[in-house]
Amino acid sequence: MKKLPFRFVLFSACSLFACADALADNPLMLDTFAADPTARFFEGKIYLYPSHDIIPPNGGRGFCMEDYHVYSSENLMDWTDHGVIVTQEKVEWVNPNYGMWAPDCVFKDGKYYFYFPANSRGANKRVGVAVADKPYGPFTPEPNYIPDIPPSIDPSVLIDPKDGAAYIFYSMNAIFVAKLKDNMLELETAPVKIDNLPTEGLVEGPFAFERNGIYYLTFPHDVGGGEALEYATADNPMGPYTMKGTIMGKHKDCWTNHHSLVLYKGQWYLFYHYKDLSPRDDTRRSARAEFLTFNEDGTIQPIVPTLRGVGICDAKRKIQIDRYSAVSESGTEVSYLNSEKTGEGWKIALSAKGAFVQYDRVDFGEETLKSVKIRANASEGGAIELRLDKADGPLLAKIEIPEGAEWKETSAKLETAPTKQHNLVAVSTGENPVEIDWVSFE
Ligand code: FUB
Repeated sequence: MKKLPFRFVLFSACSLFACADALADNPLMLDTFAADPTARFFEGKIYLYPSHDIIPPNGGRGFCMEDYHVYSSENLMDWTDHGVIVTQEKVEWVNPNYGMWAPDCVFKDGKYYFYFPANSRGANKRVGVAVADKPYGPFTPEPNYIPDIPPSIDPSVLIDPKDGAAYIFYSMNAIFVAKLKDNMLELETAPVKIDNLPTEGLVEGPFAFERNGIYYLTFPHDVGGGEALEYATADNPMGPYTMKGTIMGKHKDCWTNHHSLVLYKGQWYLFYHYKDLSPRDDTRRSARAEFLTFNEDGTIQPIVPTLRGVGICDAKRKIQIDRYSAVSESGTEVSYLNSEKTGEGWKIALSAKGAFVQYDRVDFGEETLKSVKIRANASEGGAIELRLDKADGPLLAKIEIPEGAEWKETSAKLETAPTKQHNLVAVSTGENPVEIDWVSFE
């Protein structure tokens, strides 16, 4: 069979699942690319406003974005795609040449304002607004971009909880801020460059918010070969700001990082992106999320990216154990189930006796679960023990994986019936390697 090029296969998969709900750890979505994720708390849920990387329709390389979707989630595991909210074909001032970059959305006085940078017909990137009554639209784009914002990218809007005033931050080889008028569509003050930040490498992606009277400005900073997420704080939205430190180091092999922070049900989260579904092209990115913690003094604890991400996984779902929280020091390897169709997800190989993988936060519920099913592959046959909480925790089940070259689903009775929330650990107890796709309880 002739092999299709990688980009064609992934594009086909995206088309196939275009309207499907997504379920994921990190990355949050498997059926689409979603970069530059701005997360907002609206109407009791998290709404995610990413930019939408696609494969360039006429070949070529580099960023390619023609529209925006919005997603929502209550549990941070299931993401509902509400569809396209703004598209390059339907914004008068936009040159429809696939340049719709990182957006933001805020709520003020009963309306949702979606800010987005795109290529204008005058060629430069400009910042425009679309307005809606609901967080998922329908959004009506303004006929023109905000004229007083010079060519620039990546708007982020902070609404000051003190007095309701709105400030727009954006990038153009530095970070700028201006106060918005009450109508949210025009500037009230001329933009000013924010001082006391790194003098080089601030090319994009500011995000601004307030917490406990402290104003935070967080931003990607090119530290050489990639962007770290750093932050500064101030007593006022317009500054002066003081550099505070790094939230996340640069990715090893994805040059951009773009982020937002949000408080949801008492927990802060960082949303950011990585090229999970596109290992050979870091301009096709995927949204991710991590827990974020503030210290007593308002500083932010640095975050190391994880595969597990956030959210609690129901034990009856297909628990994607390869999105692990921890693994044994050796004998494990994660790889795509199908490297030509990365959206199918991953598997984990346990190649040595004693090798284990741990997946945190499984909700076993209140009812008595009786059995477990595992989708695994062990050409020479293998043995897995499932344990609760840690690698030598209470035994849940012993599973013999029959030999054979095919993936198979094998069931086993549970030795104990767990309830409530626990970590799940799969340990290889045989001499032969075993690959695991997922585990699910019944
Ligand atoms: O997604 C296109 C651009 O890449 C964004 O506007 C930047 O923040 C960077 O992520």
